[in-house]
Amino acid sequence: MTITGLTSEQLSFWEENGYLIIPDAISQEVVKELVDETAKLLNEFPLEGHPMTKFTTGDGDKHIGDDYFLNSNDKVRFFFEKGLPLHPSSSLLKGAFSSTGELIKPKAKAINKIGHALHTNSPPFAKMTMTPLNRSIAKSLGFRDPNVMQSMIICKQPEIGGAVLSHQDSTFLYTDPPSAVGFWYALEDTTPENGCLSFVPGSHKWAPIKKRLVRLPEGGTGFEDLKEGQANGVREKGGVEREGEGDGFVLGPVKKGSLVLIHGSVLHQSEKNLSPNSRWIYTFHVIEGEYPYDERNWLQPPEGGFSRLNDVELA
Ligand SMILES: O=C(O)CCC(=O)C(=O)O
Repeated sequence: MTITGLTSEQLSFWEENGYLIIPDAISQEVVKELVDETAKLLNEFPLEGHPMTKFTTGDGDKHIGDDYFLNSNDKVRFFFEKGLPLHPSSSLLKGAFSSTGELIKPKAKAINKIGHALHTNSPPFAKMTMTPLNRSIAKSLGFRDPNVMQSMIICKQPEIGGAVLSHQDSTFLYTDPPSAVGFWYALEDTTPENGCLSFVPGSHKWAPIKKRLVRLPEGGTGFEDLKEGQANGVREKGGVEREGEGDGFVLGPVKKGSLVLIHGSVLHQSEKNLSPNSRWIYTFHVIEGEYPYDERNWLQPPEGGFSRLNDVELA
């Protein structure tokens, strides 16, 4: 991979499918540095004083929205897996907590995700995020002022790693018009067994963004329907909106070191990890800094604003 951005073949695939897999985007040395940093973060964070916030997405549960989550825009914070059995009929498979709320896994094996400011607060992750490569890819995708707004490590822990249900990232990271793109780097090989990503190819062209995650006046977060006239990502491009999940999900297993670009409107998901191996990945999201950013979005810019990839020197 050179730092001259995407090739025309890569761009055609992206435009057609709404995602793109780039094998060997980062070296195995960089992968190792990031794996070591992830292990260090997981082993060293203190349980004392931790509110034991669990990551929930709002499907069947209330979406996560406590202060620990809402104020993580400039911090490195640790969100636990849920405490429930993975399946009601399963007596063996448990989550991170017992039914009475006790942590039943070592803390380093109980975290669902770490976020949301690794790109500013963790030197190894900052170094790999604010790079000429990422800047040039963002430029190839049409960004004028690409802003890194959040970053996360998703751990998909062995045996208890939760599924990420079908969603579109611009629901969670909304601009007007929608502009979010996920840069998703595999730190370990991802497979159907450990919960690799899957996509509905082309759904970014017909699946509108219908709702967005906002801060509620009474506290916490909730989903708000987009109003008539608000940009939904399909209308603006003159596309034809459709309902449903399309022709189904296509699996996207990748090797460690791969980059997966994810369009903010493409339907994607990942399954539970019931395997004995973890599935660590690092992802950050880029939005167009020239578009209005709503003050009710759950994630607010830190003091000084989001991190601008345009500040990275192109070598
Ligand atoms: O890594 C995963 O399993 C899901 C990631 C995802 O859906 C996202 O970053 O939007």
